Amino acid sequence: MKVLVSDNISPKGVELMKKAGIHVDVRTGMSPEELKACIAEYHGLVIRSATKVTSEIIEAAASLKVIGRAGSGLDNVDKEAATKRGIVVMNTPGGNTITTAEHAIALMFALARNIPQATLSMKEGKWEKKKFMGVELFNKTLGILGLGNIGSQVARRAHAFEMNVIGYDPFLSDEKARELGVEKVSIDELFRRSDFITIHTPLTPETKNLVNSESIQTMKDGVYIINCARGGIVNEGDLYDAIQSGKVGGAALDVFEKEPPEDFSLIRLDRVICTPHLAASTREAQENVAIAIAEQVVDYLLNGTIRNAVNFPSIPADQLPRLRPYITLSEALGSFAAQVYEGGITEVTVEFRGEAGEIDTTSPSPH
Ligand code: 9EZ
Repeated sequence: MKVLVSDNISPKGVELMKKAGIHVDVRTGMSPEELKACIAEYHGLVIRSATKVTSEIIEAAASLKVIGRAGSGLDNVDKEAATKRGIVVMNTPGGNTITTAEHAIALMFALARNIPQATLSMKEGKWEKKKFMGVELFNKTLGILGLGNIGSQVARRAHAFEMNVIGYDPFLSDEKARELGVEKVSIDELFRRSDFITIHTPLTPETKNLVNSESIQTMKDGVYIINCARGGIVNEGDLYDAIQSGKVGGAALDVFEKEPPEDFSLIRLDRVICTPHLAASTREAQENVAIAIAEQVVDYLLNGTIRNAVNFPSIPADQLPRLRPYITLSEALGSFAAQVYEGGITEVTVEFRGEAGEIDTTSPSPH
């Protein structure tokens, strides 16, 4: 088995794959043409965010079985093209959790105490005490939008500062909310009550522009907004207007609609602090995600076990032997049907009978 590592990942991940007996080539900084020319010989491709895995690359990838992203974002992979070719696309959603939660907390403190602005002022040789009056976090209400892995860790940390933590997530159970000590509220109530709002949702059609002029109007005057989730969840033009009017007291942004941004007018506002998508950039997280993706890719190429795939359900190792013959048969039937029906297949109905009907055929939910 041969794996190509085409972006910079921690050497620990490369070592792990080599120890498992996989031939690993590390070739970073390739042009799309170079990648296209060499991809055919590889069974696995390990990337971060730099390599663009377009449909053109996937067409050339004759032997490719798996694309592994060391990290979570998969904007640089044509998942549909990969799925069509039966290539499993995996990421490592767990490896960045603590690091990203810590960044959100760091941004919240920096926002409350004007740390970046005061640093800049002193570096310009000034001593401006009045200008940088801050606020305490103690007894403030923190609204967490999205209580998956990262949002949950933010909640745990916010309790240490004795904040009043409220949260909204469509997948949040009463039990999980109780376990986290988070008051479960509607999204309207979260907007209405929060002094600070931090976002930890994926970017989906439902969350795109979730924070816009309309929702901002329902928030507290002077609310602080933190986004280190995905660009586009906060509408940048609307946030600009709301900061200019004083409705929003300040914003901390790690992610942007376009990265790097073309328009820096929001970023240049005094009440905006920002980092260039650094939430996952710690030594620990980069090592975590490199090791995690190496383990997952090895496990798939050598044992057929699928974990953290975005285009295939995760099958527990203990169920795999029983399920494997059905997967192989389904692949063969799918390939056969796709070749026979020249008009193309638009819909497939699957029924489970006999032994297959006794296997757990449900896909896990996001949480
Ligand atoms: C949406 C969400 C959270 C959310 C969380 C997850 C798919 N999805 N959507 C709106 N996992 C808060 C507000």
